[in-house]
Amino acid sequence: MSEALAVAHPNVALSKYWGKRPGDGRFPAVPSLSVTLAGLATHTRVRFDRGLADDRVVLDGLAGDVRTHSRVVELLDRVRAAAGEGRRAEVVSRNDFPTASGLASSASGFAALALAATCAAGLDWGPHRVSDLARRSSVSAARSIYGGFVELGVGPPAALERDVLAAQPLAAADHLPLAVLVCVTTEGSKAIGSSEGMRMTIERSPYSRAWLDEAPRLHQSLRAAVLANDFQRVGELAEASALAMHASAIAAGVIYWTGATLQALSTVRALRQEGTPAFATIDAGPHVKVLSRPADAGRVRDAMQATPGVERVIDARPGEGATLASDARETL
Ligand code: 2P0
Repeated sequence: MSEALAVAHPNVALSKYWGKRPGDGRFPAVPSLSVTLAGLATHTRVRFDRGLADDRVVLDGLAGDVRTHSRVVELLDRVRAAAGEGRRAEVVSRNDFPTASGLASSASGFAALALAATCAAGLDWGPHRVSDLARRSSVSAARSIYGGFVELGVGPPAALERDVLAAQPLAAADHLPLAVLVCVTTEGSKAIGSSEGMRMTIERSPYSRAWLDEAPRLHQSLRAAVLANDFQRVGELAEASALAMHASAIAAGVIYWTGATLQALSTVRALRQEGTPAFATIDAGPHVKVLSRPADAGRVRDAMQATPGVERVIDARPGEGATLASDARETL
């Protein structure tokens, strides 16, 4: 087969990855734990074609920018080398959620690309190797290969580029009833890209050491809380992880928050004071994702929607991992 279509979903980290290990390869400095979200998807088709002189990349109907194009070609080159494939490829990808939704499209994007490209090249790799391939393009993409609650470690000591590091499923999507309310805030000035933001944090923040020490502890406690089905504890630890990550980044001048972010955080705190368990997490942008019990999701959604600076709220739930579509020719 030289054509395949894959579907993958974004994920939200409950314990955050922020910072890479020194040296070659894209190895995270800290472990992370995420939940893959249903209802939002990237569809990506890869077709190897001997008629193509160069790789062609089309994202949401437009030619990919130079940086995206080269990241896609890098992944295709790894697949070609592994499969002995000489042909160039056409990659067509579409997100069914707006890129400005505050959900990282690189996670679902590179997860879908890794799965579609390996399948189109005839490699029968299984999710572990596909997750490792996705990680080499974007660390968070390794986690979107799996559904439900997913963990990613840091790899072997003194990891070399050739070492394998894949995400691992921890618990199924229905293990812990959870709503993830994605509060899309007014966009501020253009954010610093996450790779650059984490590099600056590790190099310049007086608190980077504190973050690197604390993150694995938070991760272990969060992992135990997920396994114990303890929503309250999962929420508290997820918020603590996000705040610690941002505190460390802010001290390096890497500030993703806007006024709307603080307003949303204050609504989450008010909800808790009124007796509704709700917890916030924030990624490399101004948007706030609120964790609540499904039974409280309507009330939490209304409160978040009424918060100044919150433009809209997407109600997302835990979902499945990346899959191949049965018909690779489906219209994108
Ligand atoms: C995460 N983020 O764990 C963290 C929390 C953002 C904040 O992973 O440099 O696209 O390509 O490996 O995975 C976003 O960064 O970064 C991210 P690279 P990635 O979800």
